[in-house]
This record gives sequence, structure tokens and C-alpha cells, in this order.
Amino acid sequence: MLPKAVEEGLNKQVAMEAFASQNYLAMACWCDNNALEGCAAFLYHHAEEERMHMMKLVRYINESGGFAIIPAIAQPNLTYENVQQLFESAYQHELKVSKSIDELVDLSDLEKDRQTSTFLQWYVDEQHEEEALYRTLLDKVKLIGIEGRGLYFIDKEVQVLLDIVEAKEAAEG
Ligand code: OFO
Repeated sequence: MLPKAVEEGLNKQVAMEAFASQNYLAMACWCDNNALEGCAAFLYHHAEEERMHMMKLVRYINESGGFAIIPAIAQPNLTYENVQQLFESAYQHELKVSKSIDELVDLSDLEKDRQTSTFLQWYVDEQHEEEALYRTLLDKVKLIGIEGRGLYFIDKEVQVLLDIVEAKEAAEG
């Protein structure tokens, strides 16, 4: 049985993951509209992943005797000055999500809810990967630069990263 405070915390996380999915979807649309097909593909994929994060939480809450609350979702940002600003925003968002997951782990520990702490370990690991992924992306964007042909090469690099992510997912089944 979920302690009430933990249930509330998990539901806040549901809302955060739902927003993340819409936010990445909006970023994908911006890329699509700016001829950045590789970046768009990467972000469409990431939007799906965030939905999966949300679904995993929803199922866990309901399976644990709680009530998953499906939230209204705020309008995400639709436009960016450039792709560097977009990936900076994605990276900052992931840092915020990591902080929220860490606080949720602290809360479940405080409530002596061992099951939720164990469940959340998957999110801790996932956030470590996502932070690293966006940090890498941002570093590449800064290194290549967004002037002239830079955008073309950035887009190719991001497509390569997506191929790596998808190959890893396929290997994991
Ligand atoms: Fe990218 O964050 Fe979900 O957990």
C-alpha cells in the first residue's frame, strides 16, 4: 500500500513526464519546420519515451492500491531561437526531472516505502543516461557550431545518436 504522501509525489511525477512528452513533441515539430530531420526524429522518439515513463508510473500507482491522476498538460514552448537553445532547454529540463526523481526517492525512504524506492531506481538510472545524452548533444552542437553547414552536420550527428539509442533498445528487447 502506498503512503499518501508517496502517492501524491508519484502523481506529480506523472504530470512531469506527461509534460516532458508534449515538450519534446513540440521541439520535434520546431525541428521538422526548420529542416532538421535528424533532430526531429530524435525528439519524436524521445517524446514517446517520456510517455512510456509516464505510463510506467501510472501502472505502478494503480497496481499499488493508489489512484493515478491523469493531468491537464500546460502548453509547451513552441519556438526556439536556434537548435542550441533547444538542446540547452532539453538538458535543463532533464536536470529538473532528475532533481524531482531524487526528491521522490528521499520521500519514499522517509516514508519507509521500500517498494517505491526500488521501483524508482529505474528512473534514477534512466535520468543518468538522459542527462549524459543531452550533455553530449549540447557539447556536439557547441563544437560544430550552428553557422553555415554546421546545422547540416549537427543534424547528421543527432541522427547517429538516435541510431545508437534504437540499436541499444532493440538489443535490450
Ligand atoms: Fe527524460 O525524463 Fe522521463 O523520467
